[in-house]
Amino acid sequence: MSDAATHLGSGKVRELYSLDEGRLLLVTSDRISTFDVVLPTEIPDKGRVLTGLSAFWFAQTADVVPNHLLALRDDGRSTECRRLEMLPIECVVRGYLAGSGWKDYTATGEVCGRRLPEGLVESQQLPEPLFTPATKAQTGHDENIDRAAAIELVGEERFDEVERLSLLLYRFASERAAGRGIVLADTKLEFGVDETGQLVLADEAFTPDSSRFWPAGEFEPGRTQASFDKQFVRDYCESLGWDKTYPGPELPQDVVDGTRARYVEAFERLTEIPFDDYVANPEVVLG
Ligand code: Q0N
Repeated sequence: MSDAATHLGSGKVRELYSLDEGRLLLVTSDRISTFDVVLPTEIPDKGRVLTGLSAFWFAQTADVVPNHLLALRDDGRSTECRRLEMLPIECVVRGYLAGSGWKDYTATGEVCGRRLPEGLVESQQLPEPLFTPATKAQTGHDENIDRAAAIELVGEERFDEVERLSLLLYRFASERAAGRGIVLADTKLEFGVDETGQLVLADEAFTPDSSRFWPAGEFEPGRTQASFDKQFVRDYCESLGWDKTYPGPELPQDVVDGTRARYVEAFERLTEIPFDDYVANPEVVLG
């Protein structure tokens, strides 16, 4: 890292630094969270998998929308990005009914102010993918908002633009994932605006931390789906009877190894690039 970099902030898993007035450094750690708690045990190479996948999707979708990626560093876990003015909404697209979408539907029959058909079951594929924006909570959970509330935050023209782009991006990534045995149930995208007023895709894109990845072979509507990446961790945590408050449990070696293998498998299925090739030269994902 540049010795002049100053730390701007931390997420559960990522760190953001300022490189200069136009550039940021985004570093993805090997930390893993489950039930919203970061665990004390890391998953080796998880940060590289997430960084490589994100860079792969940025490269694949560069003709759909410009993105913030400037450079992928040799460590495979750090990216230099354009510094943008971030929009104050999370751009969520849901192709399936899970998480807060399912919860809101069971309570109201609606998600983000959109009425859905009656009788849908948990994890069911929606008639068409839905753009379901949320506010960015500083602490606690993001809150789903309707079109009018999102327009209050970003304006109608920007709203229409991010809705159209988010749906296009989701369709692109979910079709590719489906062909590789992964259901991309939903995803969260973040956009910013550059100095010319252009919309730019930022943050991470179509990683297992920003999306729900389900193994297609085990998909069965009417129940909660297994997570492609975190299921061993969840099962282990459930087996302990942990109350899901801080601090979380240490993970045993077999859970660490199995989970690392699932992240690497997701990377290799989606990119069709051997993970070792990425480690040797991260730029292989840029096409
Ligand atoms: C930015 N976040 C939220 C890192 C990620 N290109 C950008 N320009 C300006 N600001 C941001 C980006 C990006 N990406 C995005 N915060 C600032 C996500 N953070 C959470 C902490 O870890």
